[in-house]
Amino acid sequence: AAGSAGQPRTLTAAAFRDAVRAKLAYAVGKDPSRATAKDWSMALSLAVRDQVVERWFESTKASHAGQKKHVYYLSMEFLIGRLLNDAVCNLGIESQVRSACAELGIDYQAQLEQESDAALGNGGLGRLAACFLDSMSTLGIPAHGYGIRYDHGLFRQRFHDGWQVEEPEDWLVSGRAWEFERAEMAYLVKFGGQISFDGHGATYWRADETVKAVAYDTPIAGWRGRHVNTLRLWASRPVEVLDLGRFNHGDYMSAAEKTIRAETISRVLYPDDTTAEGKELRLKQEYFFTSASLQDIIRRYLEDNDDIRKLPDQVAIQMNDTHPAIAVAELMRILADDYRLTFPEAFEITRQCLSYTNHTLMPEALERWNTNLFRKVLPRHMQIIEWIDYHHLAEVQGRNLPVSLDAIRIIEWGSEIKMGSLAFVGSRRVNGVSALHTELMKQTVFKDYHVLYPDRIVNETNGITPRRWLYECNPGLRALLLEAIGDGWVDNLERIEEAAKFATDASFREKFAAAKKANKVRLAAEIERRIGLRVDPSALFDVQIKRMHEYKRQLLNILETIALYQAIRRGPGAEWTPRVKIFGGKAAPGYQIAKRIIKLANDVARVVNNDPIIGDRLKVAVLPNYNVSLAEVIIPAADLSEQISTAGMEASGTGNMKLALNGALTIGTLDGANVEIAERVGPDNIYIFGLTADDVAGLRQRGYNPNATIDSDPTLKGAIDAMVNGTFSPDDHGRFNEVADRLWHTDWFLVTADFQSYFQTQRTVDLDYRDKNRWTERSILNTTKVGWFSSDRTIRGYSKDVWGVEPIF
Ligand code: 26Y
Repeated sequence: AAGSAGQPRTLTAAAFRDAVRAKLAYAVGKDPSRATAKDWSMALSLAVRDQVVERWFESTKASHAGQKKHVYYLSMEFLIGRLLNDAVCNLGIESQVRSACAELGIDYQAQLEQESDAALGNGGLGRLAACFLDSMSTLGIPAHGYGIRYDHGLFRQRFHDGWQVEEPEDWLVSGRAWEFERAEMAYLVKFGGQISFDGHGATYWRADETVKAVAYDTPIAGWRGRHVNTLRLWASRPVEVLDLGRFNHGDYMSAAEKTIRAETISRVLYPDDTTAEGKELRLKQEYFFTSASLQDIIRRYLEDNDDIRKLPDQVAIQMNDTHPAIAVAELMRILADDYRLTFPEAFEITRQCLSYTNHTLMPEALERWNTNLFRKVLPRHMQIIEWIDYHHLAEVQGRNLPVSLDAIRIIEWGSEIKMGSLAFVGSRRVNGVSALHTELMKQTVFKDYHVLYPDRIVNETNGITPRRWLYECNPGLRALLLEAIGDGWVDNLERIEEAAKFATDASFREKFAAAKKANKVRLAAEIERRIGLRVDPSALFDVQIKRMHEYKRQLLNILETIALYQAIRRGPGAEWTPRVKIFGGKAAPGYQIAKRIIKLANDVARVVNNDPIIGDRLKVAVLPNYNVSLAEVIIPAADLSEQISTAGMEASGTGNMKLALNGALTIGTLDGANVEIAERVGPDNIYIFGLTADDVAGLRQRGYNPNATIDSDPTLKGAIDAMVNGTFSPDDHGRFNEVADRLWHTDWFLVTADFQSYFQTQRTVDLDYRDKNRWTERSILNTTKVGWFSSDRTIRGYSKDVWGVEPIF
């Protein structure tokens, strides 16, 4: 029977077992005796999906009936990962599913690993979008996520001789249980061509290319299945299935040409999150999914409403970075050209619907489009942006404010469109992702805009979903918390603080340490399986997992590793705290220095791990193909979390939150959300080192000279020398010369400036880790004091300050 919201239905293990059998036969088409692991996993997922679908229908009805304002989260990236265990846990049917599996003679854990990891994103921004979907469903915020259904997600990373090699990812090969193709839900998206006016106010856009956007829907269940929202991803298809004329002429290749051109748009995720390259295909991707999404939003709005002018009462659209910022011009175009509103009217409505989240201040990652390219692909939007720029400047000129007009132009030097400026001007709210980042936005990139619109910039510090990042990935800790404080923390994470009082309770501490140890044993096995390295689970597990970036300073961590290695070699008899350095992360394929730093990590690992003098005192594990699924194994097993970016450069970070929630202590700079984590866990439970954002700005302004720093620090100098004298690259002594030269000459990311402070702090960590009881106590305080970093809290913030929406229950 259909239960109402909040009441989990009763599902017996026997009924579920039968459902899986039926799926295997009638949906997968296999006999149990012939079924492969993949077949069983598919059958299992389909049976679970049925449970989600029932609640999905109810949620859709409830959202319509309630006539509440709806959220549309537009994002080029959704880093979802696997969904089976997530759905099972959210629905609260884990015990039934497990016993059904046991009866069927299949291993639940093994089934989970059959599912491919949906890697439709690069890193933090994409994973944030996925956590937000989970939280919007949990809170009962009616919402859609909109993005692109890439055929190929983020590349798979292999190491060949220690170098990163990229291989195409193929998540769709063996079928996807979670999505529904909606062939009837299709919109046309146009590119290029000419604009004409009929003289009576009508505008015509004769495009020279049109493609079809087809919807694929994935239901996203919140905690206890109370509410289920939809992730709608667009795939690009040709408008005509086949050029029959050419085909019949035997011209098979050219008959397929339009299909290939059209399908290319959603073929592959751009793997770069470092430098915004002005590539035509990327612009087409951005417009493709933004246009389809806006058409869909307006279609849905008009199902229940008739006045297009009241769109902002029902619709809040969030732009995840500037990737969908073309929405500003596209919504105006639809309102003006299709619904015949004037530009000023259209602009007002647009500005009330849209908001924009900024995720980076780094100039090279800010999107800019060459106006010639832009005009070629989107001629009408170019006109609209010129109108916005002109009218916006005119409006400002009348106000006599202390800003320079050049600084607020959207189109710079007449040749580049600054998408951040377009997004800002076209938005109701603009937000940063941590307190520090939002402050820096006001002082730097958006300084002049902030003077013009002092109420527009708001902060919404990032968060993570405690369902995936504790309940699901850390069953040991989950069980301990359930036993100690019940399950109130799962959807009200701040209640996890109720367990803080047990930090000094010997029995709780023992169980907490045992859960951590079990997770470390599991990770040790995974390390051995993946790279053949044996590590001791009682060593300190020191983890740096994130995209490879100079500003994230994996190089600082590697230099410290080298220095520690040298120190151990000099005095192997001293009391060393055994440590395993764990690295995971991909480099953008064109980011040469980042790829060389991966090679350095692998070269150092090879030498350290094979040095008999070192033994278990130090091991270095560089794990290939870091992704969401691997994160779920590493994070629960971490003792120490490396958050060591150059202060002022990491907008927020979210791995820092996941690791702290799972009991890792942070070693970090006062950057991004580290600042807020430090405030909550307290100075005794975090290792803060190095320059502050102000120090960094000051030092860079004065001009930093790394020479003196390196020369005055023999530990640092010794590490850099080893990098260039062939210690780690006997086959090619010059391999890391360029890396070292950068440190000696510019060191833009101030690795050398922070080295001493970092190295010393690590030695304090060594000493502290030896006191196991005290360490566990501080680990418990990390877990229990970071409840505020739930993405539920973040979504409440957006709902109130940005969207003006309320939950439906
Ligand atoms: C334009 C293109 C090159 C591009 C593509 C992806 C530029 C940036 C990105 C992704 C950026 C990203 O992931 N930023 C991260 O967002 C997280 C969520 O807010 C932050 O926690 C993290 O500090 C930030 O680096």
